[in-house]
Amino acid sequence: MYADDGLLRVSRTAGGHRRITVTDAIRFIRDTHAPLVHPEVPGLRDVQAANLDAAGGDPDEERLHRYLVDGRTREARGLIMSLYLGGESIATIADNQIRPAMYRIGERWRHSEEGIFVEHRATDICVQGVQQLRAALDVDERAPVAVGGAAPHDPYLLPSLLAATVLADEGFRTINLGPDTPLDVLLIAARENQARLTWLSISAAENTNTLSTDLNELANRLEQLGSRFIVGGQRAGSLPPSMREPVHTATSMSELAAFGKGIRLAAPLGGATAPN
Ligand code: B12
Repeated sequence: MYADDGLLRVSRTAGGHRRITVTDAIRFIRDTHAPLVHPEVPGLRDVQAANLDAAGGDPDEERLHRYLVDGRTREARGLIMSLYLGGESIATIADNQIRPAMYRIGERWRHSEEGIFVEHRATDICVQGVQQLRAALDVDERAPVAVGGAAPHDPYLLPSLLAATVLADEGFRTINLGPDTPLDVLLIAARENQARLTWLSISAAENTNTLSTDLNELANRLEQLGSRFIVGGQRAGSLPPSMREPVHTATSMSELAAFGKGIRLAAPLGGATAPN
């Protein structure tokens, strides 16, 4: 057993039972491609439920879509975790599995009564799967901070949560302010935490002209603080191009990961520095 070989960090409970943290188990499986033989570790049990259903050989996105539509929470959480265990990054899981599965759900019902029920439930299931990964990531307490949220009047949960999890995967300590975040609150959070990176997700906006003006102002203030600013999401592309210029916009979590990686390489440890 890997634990006995010293390959996996193990502690003992008061009763003498072996205890392996989820974080260590996940890191070990990702690094060694070890099979999940005894998923005693809480958080990995769902993977077994997903594995039991994998025999049909459907593509992962198809399976995730089916689990979300049918409300099969354990299998969906387990599939998200098993993709991560298999070596995929959180960014590619978001862009290649979660986004297309949710997109299809939106196309299928176009907000009928039943569709809204399925959408809310599917969102909650994905939130559970992503939070499980986020909680298991081991981020250094001296790592730089990233803060972010969804734009004012934007109720969407998943995009900003995914951004936080992707950036945690890139080694940031993340503060996710979630849906409907006032921009001045985002600025306060960035200042108080000396955030090196600030993200904003825009899936819905009341008035893109007003939002663009406010974003420009925010971008200037963040620059003075030394915090790099990145905006993305389904409605980010509908900001007027002239207004968008000072704001770095991107369309995927993979781009966000690359943006974060660049900042991490330039400044491995925390604390923002204002530009000269
Ligand atoms: C779930 C959902 C809801 C839920 C939200 C639940 C919740 N609390 O989160 C509820 C039911 C509340 C809802 C409501 C509405 N919805 Co809705 N909804 C969806 C649905 C099905 C999924 C959204 C989602 O979570 N996607 C998953 C995420 C991960 O994907 P993503 O947003 O594309 O994010 C990716 C990229 O954009 C990028 N990204 C995102 N953020 C960021 C940030 C940064 C910094 C970077 C770099 C990248 C990045 O990376 C992500 C991963 O690849 C979409 C369908 C769709 N096409 O997405 C419709 C959809 C967005 N909704 C739509 C509509 C019309 C509405 C309503 C107006 C319906 C109504 N008449 O009331 C309301 C509006 C709410 C509002 N106040 O604005 C339309 C929008 C059409 C349009 N273009 O304007 C869609 C496209 C459905 C459709 N096919 O018609 N909705």
